[in-house]
Amino acid sequence: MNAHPIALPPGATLQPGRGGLERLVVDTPACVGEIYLHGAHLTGWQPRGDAPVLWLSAHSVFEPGRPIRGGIPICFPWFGPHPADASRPPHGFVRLAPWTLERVTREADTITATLALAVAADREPLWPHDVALRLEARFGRELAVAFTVENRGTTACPVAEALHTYVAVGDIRQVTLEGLGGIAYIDKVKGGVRAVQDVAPLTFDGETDRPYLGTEAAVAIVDPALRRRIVVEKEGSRTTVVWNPWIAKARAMPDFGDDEWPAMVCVEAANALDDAFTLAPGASHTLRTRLRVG
Ligand code: TA6
Repeated sequence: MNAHPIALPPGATLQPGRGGLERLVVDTPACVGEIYLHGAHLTGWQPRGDAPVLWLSAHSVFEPGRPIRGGIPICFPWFGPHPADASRPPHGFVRLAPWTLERVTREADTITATLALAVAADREPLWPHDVALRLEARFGRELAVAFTVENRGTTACPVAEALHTYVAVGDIRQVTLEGLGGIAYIDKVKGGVRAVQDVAPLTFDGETDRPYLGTEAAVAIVDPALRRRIVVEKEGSRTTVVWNPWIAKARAMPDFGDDEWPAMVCVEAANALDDAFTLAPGASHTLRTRLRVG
C-alpha cells in the first residue's frame, strides 16, 4: 500500500486489485476506470452507457516485475526488443516497476490521477540516465493520458516510447481504421519491409504489426460489431503502431487467450524507429493520447 496515503476525491478509491497489486478505481457519472500503480498501468476505461473501451486479457498476469496484457502499457525507454540485448525486457522496464501515486483530483465528473517514477542512472546499465517520469490519466467522458519524461541528468538520453493502447472491438475481421492513408509504415509481419498505406481504410485479414512513421494524425476505429467508432488522437507523437496478433501469435503468448485476438486492436501513440529522439539534459517531453467514443 502507499506509504503516505493521499487525499482522494469522491469517486476515487485505492484498493488491492488482481494479484494484490494496488489500483486506483474511478467511478463517477461520466465513467468507470482503473489504473494500477504497477507500471502506472491503466487497465480500464468505460464511459457510462458504453461497452468497455480498453481490452484486457483474461489471461494477463498481475505480478511485480511482469507486464500486464492489455490496457495502456507504457513502453520506455526502448520500443520492442532492446536493440542490443534481447535478454532485456521488451518495451523497456518502466511498465514493470512500482510507481508512486502522487495526486488525484476531481473537476466536475472528471478524475485525474498523476503517478510518478524516478529512474536513477544506475538502474539499467544499458540505459544509464537519470530521468523523472510522470503519467497523468484523465478519466471522464473521454480518456486523456499524458506521459512526460524529464531528463535530470547531464547527458542527452535516447528515447523510444509508446502508450501501447489495446482497444476493445467486437470483431477485428469487421473493423476498419481511418486516418492512415498515404502514410509510410514498416511491415513487421513481412520482415520489416517499408511500404505506404493506400488511401482505403485499413482492414484486417491476418497478423498485423505496423509502425506508421512521421504521422501526427488521429485514427478512427470503425467497429460495426459494437456499432461504434473510437477516435484515437495524439500529441507529441510521430509514430502510430497498429497491431493485432491474429491466431498463431495469440496462441504463442501465454498471457493472451487463443480465442481473444478478434476482440482487440492496438492503436499506439509512439515515438519509435525513425521517430525515436534524443532528450537534452534538463529538457522534458510529453507524449499524449486521447480516446473518445463516437
Ligand atoms: O506494438 C506491437 C508490438 O511491438 C508487437 O510486435 C508485439 O510484440 C506487441 O508489441 C506486444 O509486445 P509485448 O512485449 O507486450 O508482448
